[in-house]
Amino acid sequence: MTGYTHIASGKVRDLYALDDGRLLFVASDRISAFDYVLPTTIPDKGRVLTAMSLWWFAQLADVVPNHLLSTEVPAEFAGRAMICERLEMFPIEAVVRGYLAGSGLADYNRTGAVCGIPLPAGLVSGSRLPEPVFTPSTKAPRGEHDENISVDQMATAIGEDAAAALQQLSLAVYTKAESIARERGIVLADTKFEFGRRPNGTIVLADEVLTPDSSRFWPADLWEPGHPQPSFDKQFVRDWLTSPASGWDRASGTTPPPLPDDVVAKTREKYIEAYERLTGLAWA
Ligand code: Q0Z
Repeated sequence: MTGYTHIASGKVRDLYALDDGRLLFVASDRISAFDYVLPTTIPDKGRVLTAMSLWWFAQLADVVPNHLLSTEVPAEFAGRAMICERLEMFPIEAVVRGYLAGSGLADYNRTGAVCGIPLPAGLVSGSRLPEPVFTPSTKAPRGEHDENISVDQMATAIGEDAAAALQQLSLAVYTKAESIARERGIVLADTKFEFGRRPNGTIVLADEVLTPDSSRFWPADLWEPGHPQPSFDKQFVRDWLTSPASGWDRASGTTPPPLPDDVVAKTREKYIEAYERLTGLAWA
């Protein structure tokens, strides 16, 4: 193994450059909620999400090439890192929504459309859309929220051909993944992809894919349009943080307190349950 240099960190993951030019993409055990990174980690979260991403890359290999080169990583990152090819990244979050939630729901309630795509009247929080919609956004600087843009605006930013390719690939990947997840009891309400380009022009799926951190996972047995759906993975965290027991006031602007051990244990179990349900494999 060659040496590696830290080049970037997100809320819950870290990126390193290897001496040979490849990238080391590392999923940490950090967890975010209500836009904060919490002061408590969830044991095994990075390994579970990495295993899930690797499983999805294999399921989707017939739809789109991906950036994975190897999982042989330095011991300190074992199981929670991927060695990836370095791509020229598109400055776009490629979001696909199959159900109404979050900024898609807000858009719809204000305008009857999502990112300029008109939708039928009468949809409510959690509704399944007649067909999935591609709703790109721009990558905002850290601390700010991504801004939804139209496909026309995306085409102005990256070119017509690339925009059309990202839209087609994103919808194809989501459609296949949503069907797999739904059969296994998880509603994949929406998801965010990141794509890059090889020097020869091939468009490649990058980042982590179709994890609870990059997607909304809902338990299918509790799915009921008309109200916000419980989160598959973070509901225990959100419920505790907003309960009197936490002593935390979301409106105060203060950092959330550490999670109690039972909330950590139950949340760890939810990530493992999502992995086991999706893949049909035992975690350990
Ligand atoms: C991804 C990110 C962070 C993790 C750059 N294959 C690639 N080629 C070139 N660049 C990237 C990738 Cl994945 C790339 N990011 C996002 C930031 C931790 C991922 F801090 N940035």
